[in-house]
Amino acid sequence: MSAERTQVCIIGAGPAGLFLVHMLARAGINAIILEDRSREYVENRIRAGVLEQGTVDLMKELGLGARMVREGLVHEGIELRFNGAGHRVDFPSLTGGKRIVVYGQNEVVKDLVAARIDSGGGIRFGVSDVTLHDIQSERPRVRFIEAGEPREILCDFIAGCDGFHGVSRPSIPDGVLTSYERVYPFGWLGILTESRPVSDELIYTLSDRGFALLTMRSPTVSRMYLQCDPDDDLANWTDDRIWDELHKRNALNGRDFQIPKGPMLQKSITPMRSFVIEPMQYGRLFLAGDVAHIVPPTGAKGLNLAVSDVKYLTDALVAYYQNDGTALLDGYSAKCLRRVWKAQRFSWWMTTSLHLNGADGPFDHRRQLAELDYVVGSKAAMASLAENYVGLPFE
Ligand code: FAS
Ligand code: PHB
Repeated sequence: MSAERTQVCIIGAGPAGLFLVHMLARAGINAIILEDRSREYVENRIRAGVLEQGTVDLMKELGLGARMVREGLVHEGIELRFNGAGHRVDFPSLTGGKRIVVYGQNEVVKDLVAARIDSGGGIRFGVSDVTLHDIQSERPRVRFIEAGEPREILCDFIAGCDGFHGVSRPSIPDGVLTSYERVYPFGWLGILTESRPVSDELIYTLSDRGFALLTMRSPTVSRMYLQCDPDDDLANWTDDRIWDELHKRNALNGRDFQIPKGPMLQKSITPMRSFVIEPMQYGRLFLAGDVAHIVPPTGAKGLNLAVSDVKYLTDALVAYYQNDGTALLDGYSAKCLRRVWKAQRFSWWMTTSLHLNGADGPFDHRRQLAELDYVVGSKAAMASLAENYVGLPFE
């Protein structure tokens, strides 16, 4: 078996792994990144679309933001719609000038993969049978199959960035991790359409038929979501039914609200849950992103949390290799979890405030509407929503 040596072995080329490999390279720290899917697959996986101010700033800082700046859509607010009326939340005035950028996660991945390959750093796509060894030692190893050949990487640290269904978390022995989970009794039907977005900003709607979200990917491509039964069959959602439901849920009192139609490019149903494991480190294995925490997408936090994890991990690894000791490494998990739980709280709040829960009675439904009415009527509450949405400051 051929063995290679590196400082950090990164498992997974999603947002967490890719931002990490670029930040480590900038700090002169060597890393090998393993991905079990093909380049084409990871670059075309439709997921998140909202970048927090901090994520945007980091992409620019890393010199990776050129196409995002050219093609991304800078948004200064969102609309909350309920009781048939819309209410705008203005980010800059409520957060001291912060904004978000709407730029598809797959576009972010394309930019980071291209930059990594252009830099000669490389990404090992299409590997399989990745296994982690000696995680508790000072010389952990990662074994995998590449082009049919068994290979091994000797490293100082392993970064588990392989998402919820990866191998890193299950490599930690039973009894070490504590997990926290909330599964929501609804899912999201997501569609991607070749149609002009109906609005310049995102519209989050609570209607008496359920939640809806109108978002976009470009001036000609829309992304829209409808609350649905998580176990529903996609076949039950014909294009006509989807357009009809989008119109009904987004109707404004007395004013027709036509949503431009167009060919459906993609349709999927995603279940919704909140999930956290603690701690996010075991020996020389450091977990970052969806492998350690899942948020319901209502708060648009998934991708951005993965980025903040690896920002903190980079700071800790840089300190270690600059012989400033292991204090930041030892504090990595706690530091990430402080931000993770705040994002969990915000994502839970956005989700439970904007979705209809069949288990709720009339009192809860009225309270839910009163909560939204309070938020759009209170500068303090709007500022709280805005500062969470654009992204809380990094520690
Ligand atoms: P990722 O899952 O993105 O990346 C992990 C990588 O590891 C993948 O490329 C995977 O192929 C690879 N991998 C897995 N096992 C491996 C192994 N054994 N060996 C090597 N590689 C391995 N967030 C939003 O804010 N808005 C949304 O609309 C939204 N929609 C989503 C829809 C879906 C279906 C999902 C699953 C998530 C969605 N999210 C959304 C959240 C999403 O953005 C995640 O938070 C984000 O992808 C997390 O990034 P990573 O932690 O890098 O994990
Ligand atoms: C998206 O554009 O895909 C998107 C935006 C905001 C969310 C979730 C998804 O809360």
